[in-house]
Formats: sequence, structure tokens, C-alpha cells
Amino acid sequence: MHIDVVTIFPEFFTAPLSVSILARAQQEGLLVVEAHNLRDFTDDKHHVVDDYPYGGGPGMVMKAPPFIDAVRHLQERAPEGTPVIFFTPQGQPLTQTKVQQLSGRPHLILLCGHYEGVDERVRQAVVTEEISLGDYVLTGGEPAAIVLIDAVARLLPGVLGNDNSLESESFSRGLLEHPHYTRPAAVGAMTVPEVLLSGHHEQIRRWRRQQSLRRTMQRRPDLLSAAQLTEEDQQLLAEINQQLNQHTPATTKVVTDA
Ligand code: JCH
Repeated sequence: MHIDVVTIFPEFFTAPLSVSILARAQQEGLLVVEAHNLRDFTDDKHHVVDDYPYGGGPGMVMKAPPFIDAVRHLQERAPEGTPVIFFTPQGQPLTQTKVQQLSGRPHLILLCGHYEGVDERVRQAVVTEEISLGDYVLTGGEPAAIVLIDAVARLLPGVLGNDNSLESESFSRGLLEHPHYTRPAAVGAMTVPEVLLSGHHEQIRRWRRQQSLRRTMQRRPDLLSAAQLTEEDQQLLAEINQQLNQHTPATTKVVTDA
């Protein structure tokens, strides 16, 4: 996959892309990331990329022509229909489903703004999708671009190596992960749950599934409502409720019936 990033801070991407999995993906030629300096697409002596907002008000707005010229230039080397993604708090929230869609593309163009925002005509002229990382305000699009690159890169064939991480992910899809333990068996008074030491693979699978359901119920009930639960899941949830209700006043009982 080839990812072009347009930014006034190309250095922002240096360290995150030079360590761990993203570094190896690039070394192996599975991922190419190019950070392009927006100022290279200005035509004035001082490479100015921002200006005062029409209509007045605080702060600066990023000028449209440098972004539009940068995208037109990059599109000459990109397949027809390459997504041009603009990061903004007003975009669609980034989800794993969106990440999966994007990871199937050969080429992405990412635009990072700054200041109070970008001239609306950049959207009109070249942007195909606007993406938000969540309902909080960043200083600019760069941290969002790094998150997207990271999430997309790990789905590229060959990047995570041959472990089962992605398989188990699709199994637990829509639920939170169960707890993990490794040696030593005791950390002070904190021991590993007996079942994980038992060697009973079926019991271990059930325990993990139940822990996933329990965590999701307690921390992200919104996810549990959306998840497609099997017959077994319903049973495991019923057990959880029995356990909880033994320790909990009736008025706080958790209702799980669909
Ligand atoms: C950005 C800013 C106040 C924007 C400038 C460009 C994305 N999920 C997410 N949070 N923040 C961003 C993001 C992306 C690009 C830019 N800013 C700063 C400041 C704004 O309106 C209140 C909008 C923020």
C-alpha cells in the first residue's frame, strides 16, 4: 500500500514510522509512506499556507490552492478513484470497519490541516471523505493520520506475521477482549485464574468468552446491544447475571434480554 500524506510538519511522521511494526512493514516493501511538505506547493516567496478568515474572527485558515495543487500532483501517480481523506472533528468517526475498507485500497492520500481549519473549497475540490478520530479536538490532522496509518498497516497481508491475532479478533468481533495472563503464576497475592492452568481447552474457551461478555456488559453496554450473540453467549450472560445478582441488590439487576 502507498500512502501520501500532505502536511506542514513532515517530521511529525518520522519517529512513529521508524519503529516496530510500521518500520518493518516499510522495510519489507508492504507499506510506503511519503510525507509531503504542503509548503512545496505554494508559489510565493515566503511559502505562506494560511491567511485571515473572510468575515473576520479569531485564528487563521489554511489556504485552498496549496492543498488542491498537492492533491492534483499526487493524483498523477495514484490510481483513479484513490481516496483523498481529510481529518476533521466534523468527519465520520473512524471505525474498524472503515479501517478494513481502506486497508483493501492500493493507495491513499491523507490531508492534514492546522489552525482553525481549512478553506471549504479544499473539500469541494478534492476531498472524498472526512474522518474524525473522536469527539475531542486535536491541534491538527497529523496525530489522526498516524493513527489511521497504524490501524490500516496492521491489516495488510504479511505485516503481522503468521500469528493468529487477526483470527481471534474476528472471533471476538464486537466484544471487548478477555483478560490475558503470562508467567509468573503469582504476582504477590494475585494469582492466575485456575481454569487457565487446567489444560481444559473447552473450559478455557468458555471462560474467555464469558469474560469478554462480562467486560463488554460492564464497560461498553452499547457494544453488547449491537453484537450478534450466539445461543451459548446468551447462556454465558445468564450465568453472569446469576453471579452478579447474588452480590447485588435487586434494584440494580442488569437486564440482558434482547
Ligand atoms: C484540527 C481545530 C478547532 C479544528 C485543525 C485541523 C480531528 N478527531 C479530531 N479531532 N481533532 C481533529 C482535527 C483534525 C484536523 C485539524 N484542527 C484544529 C481546532 C476546531 O473547531 C472547533 C477545528 C483538528
